[in-house]
Amino acid sequence: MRLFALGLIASAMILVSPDAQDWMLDDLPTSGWLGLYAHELKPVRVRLKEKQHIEVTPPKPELILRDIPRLAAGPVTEAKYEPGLIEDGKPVAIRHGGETFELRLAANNRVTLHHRAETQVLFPAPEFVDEPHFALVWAGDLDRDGRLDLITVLSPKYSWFPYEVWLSSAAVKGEIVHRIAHYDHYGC
Ligand SMILES: [Ca+2]
Repeated sequence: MRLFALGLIASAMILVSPDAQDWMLDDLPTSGWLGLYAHELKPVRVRLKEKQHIEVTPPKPELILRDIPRLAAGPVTEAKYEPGLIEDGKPVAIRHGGETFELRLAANNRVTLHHRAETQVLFPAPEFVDEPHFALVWAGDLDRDGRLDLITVLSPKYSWFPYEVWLSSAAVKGEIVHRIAHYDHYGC
């Protein structure tokens, strides 16, 4: 299916990718963005200040998003969890809406999401890895259906940071969440 644009702030730079095509920063849209703040998705203005530096108003959202279906400005609920790395033998527990979820990493680098008797593979074991890294960026209810949504980075390679948004309201049979947007950030 089509994956939608997602922008993120990292190191004072917003990273944008509609349909996996990078916008040139010169073409960066200034409106239509939603900033994710502590308990709210809020419309933000985005302005290119200088080379690779972007100003967001109001300042300091956790990240900014654009063109993602099912997301609109308004309150959001964050789950109880520790953001950060998902490691083998150290599952990440997420408490949301009185339910417990767990992200697990297997020794073969497969990442799964567990809820009650359900298991969903978020990241299948890759054939090749080079310092893989797996992290939970955000957990909570972004699409306001009362169920858990996730933002993750699940990567087989040290320099690749594929940010992904998973929404419960887009889940199909057999899924807890469905990947609806991604942005590939390359770092080192
Ligand atoms: Ca949800």
